[in-house]
Amino acid sequence: MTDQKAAGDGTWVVLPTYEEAENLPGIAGAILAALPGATLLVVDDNSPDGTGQLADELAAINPRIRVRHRPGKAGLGRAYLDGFRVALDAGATSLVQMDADWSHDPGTLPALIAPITDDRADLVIGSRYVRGGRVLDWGLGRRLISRLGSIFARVVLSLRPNDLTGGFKAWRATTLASIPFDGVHAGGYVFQIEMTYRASRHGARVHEVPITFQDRRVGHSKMSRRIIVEALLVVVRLRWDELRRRRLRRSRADHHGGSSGQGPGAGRSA
Ligand SMILES: Nc1nc2c(ncn2[C@@H]2O[C@H](COP(=O)(O)OP(=O)(O)OP(=O)(O)O)[C@@H](O)[C@H]2O)c(=O)[nH]1
Ligand SMILES: [Mg+2]
Repeated sequence: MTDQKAAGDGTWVVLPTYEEAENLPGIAGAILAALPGATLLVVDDNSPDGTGQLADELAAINPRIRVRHRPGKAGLGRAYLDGFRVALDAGATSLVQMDADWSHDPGTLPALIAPITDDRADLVIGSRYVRGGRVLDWGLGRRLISRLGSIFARVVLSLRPNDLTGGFKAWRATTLASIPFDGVHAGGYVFQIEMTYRASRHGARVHEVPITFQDRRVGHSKMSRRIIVEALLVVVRLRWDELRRRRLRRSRADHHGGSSGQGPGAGRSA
């Protein structure tokens, strides 16, 4: 019995918070209950409502809770990269990223990490846009932005997953560690898209698990029009840069191989 592993053993759940004092105690308890072996890392950007201090109080009575304090609000993506680094350095074998506002149901955590544990996937996306996935409470406008954003990114970057803008994901630690964090455009939506893009291009096996997404319970949204426009521009930029790199590589290869094998059609591929 002693070598029986608790669900979530080796898993670090990274939870960025900005003004989530009302949500934090409840969501922290629910996460730890859903994954009895996991560690919870709260990454707080010096929330004015005292979320960081509350996290410290929770950590003082529960050794499974850790807190990363950052000096000020620098955006979700930066908070995640910082938290990922801390968890990787601490020896996490898998990592979960999720919101603190109850949009991501802690009850789904075991299903989210199962494909990683069973070695069927390297990145699992909690997906609203596969069979069985749902969005509750959102108005038409927010639904459209999210859905169209995912479709846009999917087409422009030719990616397979249907939900590219969601932020409820599980990572194999080695997969996450293989992605250089430098140069990630760490905004809101675009951070989610870019990390999945980078993982896919690194050959990661990406799975989608259906989730029911709910609007935040309490507190206010940090979503803005600027974040959406940034996402669209960065998606185009990512593809543009990729195509340019590819063209450069091809012209270099043509240049080096110029004197050999230049028969009709040589060097061409579809
Ligand atoms: N540390 C940190 N956390 C952030 C920051 N911005 C957002 N968060 C947290 O990231 C998670 C998602 O942010 P939300 O504001 O819920 O963004 P959203 O889910 O796109 O929008 P709403 O649910 O409509 O508010 C929540 O847990 C936030 O508290 C930030 O700059 N720093
Ligand atoms: Mg939210």
